[in-house]
Amino acid sequence: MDTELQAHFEATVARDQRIEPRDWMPEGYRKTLVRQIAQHAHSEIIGMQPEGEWITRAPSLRRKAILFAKVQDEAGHGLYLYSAAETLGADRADLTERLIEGRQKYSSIFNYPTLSFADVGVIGWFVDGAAICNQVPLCRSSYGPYARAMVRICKEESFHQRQGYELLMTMMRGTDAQREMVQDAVNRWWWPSLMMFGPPDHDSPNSAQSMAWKIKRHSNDELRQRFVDMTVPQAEKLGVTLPDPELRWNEERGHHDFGTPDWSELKRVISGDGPCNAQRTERRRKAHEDGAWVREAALAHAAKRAAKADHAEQAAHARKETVA
Ligand code: FAQ
Repeated sequence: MDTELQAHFEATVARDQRIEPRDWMPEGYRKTLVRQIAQHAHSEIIGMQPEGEWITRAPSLRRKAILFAKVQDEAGHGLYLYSAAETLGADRADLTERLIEGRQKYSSIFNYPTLSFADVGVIGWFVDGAAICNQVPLCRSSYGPYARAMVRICKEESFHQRQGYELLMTMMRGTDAQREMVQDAVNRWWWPSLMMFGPPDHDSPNSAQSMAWKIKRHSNDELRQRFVDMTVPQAEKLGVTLPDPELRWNEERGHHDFGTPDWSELKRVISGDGPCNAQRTERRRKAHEDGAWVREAALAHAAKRAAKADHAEQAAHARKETVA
C-alpha cells in the first residue's frame, strides 16, 4: 500500500499538480513544509517589529497611514501561513512557543536595527523586493495551501516594495541630509538583504530535497542573483551606490557579478547572536503573554456560543418529538 501511495505522490509532484492536506505525503515532506512555513510565518510576525517602531515617529499622517497598513499586512501574512502550517497537523500555539523559546528560526534580516526613517524605505525596497524574488516562485510550490497563501502575500509585497521605493525617491529629492540618510540605510541593509536568500547552494543542506519535491523552485544562489540583477538598475535610477566594489555587469553571463556576503555573519545571526535577536524574541514573548486574556475571552465566547447552539438544537428536537 505504502509504495502505491508513494508512487501516487511522486506522480502528482512530477505532473506539477498540487499535494493537498487530504493526500498521503512522505513524513519528510510534511516536516520540511512545517519547518519552512513556520519559519516564514514567524518572519512575518517578527518582521512587524523593525518597521513598527517607526509608526509613532512617521514624519507625516500619510506616511503613518501607509506604514500602519504595511505592518498590518505582515500580521495578515503570518496568519495565512500559520493556517497553512495547521493543515499539516501543526499546532499554532506550539509553533509560537517554539519561536519564543528559540527552537524555531525566523529570517535573519529582522535582527538588524532600524536607525532612521530611511530604513523604512530601504526595508520596503530591499527586504520586500527580496521577499518577492523568493516568494513568487513559491506560488507554484507543490503544496496547495502554501502556494495559494503565497499568491495573496505576493500581491501585497508588491505594494510594500513600491511604497518603500517611492519613499526613498521622495527623500532623494529632498535635502543633502535626507540623501545621506538614504545612502546610510542602503549601506547597512544591502548585505543582510542578500543573506535573506539563505546560505550558498554548496552549503544549503535542505535545497536539493526541497527542489526535488518542488517545494522550492529555484536554488538560493539563483534567487540571490535575480535580486541583484533586479536591484542594480533601480539603485541607479534612485541615485544611490550599492556598497559592493565587486559589483559589475558581466556581459558573458548576462548577469551582474557581485561580492561574497559574510557567511559567518549569517551563521551568527541565525544562531541567535545578531544585533537584535534577544530584543525581538523578548518583545514577541511579552506580546504573547499580554494577549493571553484575548485568547481566553475568545475561547470562552466560542464555548458559550457552542453551548447556546447545543441548547437550541435540543429544544428543537424536543419540540419535534412533542408534535409527533
Ligand atoms: N534566516 O538549507 P537551507 C519577508 C536556515 S518574509 C534565518 O538553504 P531552506 C516578508 C534554514 O531555515 C522572509 N534562517 O534552508 C516581510 C535552515 O535551517 P534548519 C522570510 C535561515 O529552507 C518583509 C538552514 O538555515 N521568507 O521578508 C536563513 O532550504 C518586510 C539551512 O538553509 C521566507 O521564509 C535566513 N536568511 O532555504 C515581512 C521564505 N536562510 O531549519 C516584514 C520561505 C537559511 O534546517 C517586513 N523560505 N536559513 O536548521 C525559504 O524560501 C527558505 O526556507 C530559505 C532557506 C530560502 C529561507
